Amino acid sequence: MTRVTSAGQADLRERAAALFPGGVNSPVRAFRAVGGEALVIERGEGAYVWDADGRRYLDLVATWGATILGHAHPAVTDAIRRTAGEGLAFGATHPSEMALGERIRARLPSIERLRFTSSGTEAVMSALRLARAATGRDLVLKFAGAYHGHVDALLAEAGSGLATLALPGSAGVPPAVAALTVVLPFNDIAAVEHAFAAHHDRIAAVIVEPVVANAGVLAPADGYLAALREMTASEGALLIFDEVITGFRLGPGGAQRRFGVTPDLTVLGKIIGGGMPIGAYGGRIELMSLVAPDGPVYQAGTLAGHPLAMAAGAATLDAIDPSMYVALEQRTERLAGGLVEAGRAAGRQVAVGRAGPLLTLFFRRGAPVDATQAFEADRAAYARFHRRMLEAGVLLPPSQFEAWFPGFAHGDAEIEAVIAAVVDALQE
Ligand code: KE4
Repeated sequence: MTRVTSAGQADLRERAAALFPGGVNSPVRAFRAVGGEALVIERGEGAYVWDADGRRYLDLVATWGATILGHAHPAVTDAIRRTAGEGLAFGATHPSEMALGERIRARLPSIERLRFTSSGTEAVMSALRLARAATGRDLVLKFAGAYHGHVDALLAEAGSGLATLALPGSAGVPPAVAALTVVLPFNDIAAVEHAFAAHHDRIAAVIVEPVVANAGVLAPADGYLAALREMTASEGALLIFDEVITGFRLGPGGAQRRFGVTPDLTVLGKIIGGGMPIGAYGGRIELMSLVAPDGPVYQAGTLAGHPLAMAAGAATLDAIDPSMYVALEQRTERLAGGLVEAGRAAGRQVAVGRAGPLLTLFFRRGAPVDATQAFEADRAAYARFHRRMLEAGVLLPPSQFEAWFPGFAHGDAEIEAVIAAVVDALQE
């Protein structure tokens, strides 16, 4: 194994701690919720990653869902190399932007026009601004446990990160900003009815992770998304699907095709960049025509539509054949069954929350339907479990409140290896 650096993890961690808050560039990477030392990952290939001490892990974090093809997929790395050889970015439109945009629109016809950004957060922020401009209203409705990036307006009980760090909401967000956000329990349509009754002509948009992945996986109740669609339409508010995780994860048409519900705006990220920095938001022409320079909603980005991200994203979507999702669902079904069986055999109170290829093993009795139930899970038990899985060479998300990301590079052997490790780890 050729090392990228000569230093081991201990030395690299020290240097990171001397540079970055918590020694990380994103909080969840610090492993604070599971304890122990954070990993410094040096390289990956397929379903595996190696830390800077050369230890190999079977990776179920998968760049938080972005690398559904697996790490260092040749089609993706070749596309990046070829594009990079001709320069990186020019601050002008590049052919690769249309290549990726056309691929996205062909798969998600609700996106008649779109705009690329450099992160999911930026895309969410822009979609909210557009919704407020389009409706002339101020309030935004989100669901407890959902995470939509670190945009001020939505850092109210964010599910991932903040919930894991047990922070009740972020410092630095002015109360006046938080007061423009209504946070409701997921899977409770009566709560949404009440919110509209209370604020009806003030709600600009409802933003939802159609499958919540940031409280751990919470599947939408039957008919729930359709009810959100109906209610927002009748109330004149926009429905925004945050498909940063579910987009091209839940199937070739994301959550909107899987559940047959068409949002007004869709936010994408992760998979569409194949592991490169990316975000996107899009929807009907009439909405997107409000975005500068055509319309009054300003949004911009030096590296938006970055050619390397465009090339990596297009190569990723080209490498995915719809039949691959069938196999992935079957393997995830097998994994979920193996987790339930392992829990039963060990006499442990665990439950699997799942929607398609997204799943979470919760240390609680019964799969949670909302964040309140998810947050009842035994975090300490998850932390011990995570550590034992790490010792067994399986890297799970370092938080009870994240999704596991089995992807196309996780074959039957990987699935069986994870189940075997879980069986041992649950024999506490
Ligand atoms: P980014 O700004 O991190 O690219 O995307 C924000 C975002 C938006 N919407 C959803 C549904 C998301 O899950 C995310 C980011 N996801 C987290 C993992 N839960 C990224 C990991 C991290 O924060 O380090």
